[in-house]
Amino acid sequence: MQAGFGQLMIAFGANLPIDAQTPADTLRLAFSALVSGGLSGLRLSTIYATPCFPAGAGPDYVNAAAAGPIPDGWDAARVLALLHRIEDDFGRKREQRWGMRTLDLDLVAFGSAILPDPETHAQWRGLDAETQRKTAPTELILPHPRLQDRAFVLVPLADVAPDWRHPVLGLTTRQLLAALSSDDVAQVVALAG
Ligand code: A4P
Ligand code: MG
Repeated sequence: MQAGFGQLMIAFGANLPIDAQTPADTLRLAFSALVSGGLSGLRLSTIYATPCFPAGAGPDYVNAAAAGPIPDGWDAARVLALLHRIEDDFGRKREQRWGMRTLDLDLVAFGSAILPDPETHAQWRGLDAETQRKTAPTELILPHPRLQDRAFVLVPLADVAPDWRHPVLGLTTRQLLAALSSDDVAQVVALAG
C-alpha cells in the first residue's frame, strides 16, 4: 500500500521506433535513464499496447507508468527538466501537438501538489476537446489535466500507484479507473514478454 503523499508519478508513451529499437524498448530504456538521472526507487508498470487517441491520428502506442518517492530536495520543475532531457536524448521532436512521437514523458502527479493553482487547474481540466488539441500549457499543470480521462494512463498507473488520491477530484487511481468506460479500459492490453 502506498502512502500517496510523497510519491511522484510519470506516464510514458511512444508510437514510433528509433531505428531498430521498438517503442517498448524505448520505454524500458527511458525508465533506466530516469533512475540513473536521480529518481531512485522508481517502479515501472507493465507495458501496454493502446489504440492511438484520437483514433486514426497515427500508429498505435505503447504506454506505461512509473511511481516512486520524491527525492529529497527535488521540486516538480526539476523532475520536468529531467523528463525533457530524456525525451530529447530519445529523439523527440516537438513539431505537432499530439503528434507522433518516439517518446513522451509526462509528469502525472507530484505528491498532492495542485499547480499552478486550483482555479487555473480547473480551467485546464475543463477544456473542450478541440481546444485541448490546439493548446499546450506553458507552465506546469499538476496533476496532469487529462489524467482522469485516459485509460492509457490510468491502467498502467493502477499497477504502481493504485491508492494515490487525486488532490482535486478526491478519488484514488483505482476509483478513477473504475469511472472509465469498460470498452476504453479493455483496449489497453498488456504486451507479452
Ligand atoms: N506541461 C504542463 N504540465 C505538464 C505535465 N504535468 N507533464 C507542459 C508534462 N508536461 C507538462 O507538452 C506540452 C507542454 O506541456 C510542455 O511545454 C510542458 O512543459 P509536450 O510534451 O511538449 O507536448 P505533447 O506531448 O504534445 O502534449 P501532452 O500534453 O504531453 O500530450 P498528451 O496530452 O499526453 O497527448 N494515445 C495513446 N494511446 N497513448 C498516448 O500516450 N499521447 C498523446 C499525447 C496523444 N494520444 C495518445 C497518447
Ligand atoms: Mg508530453
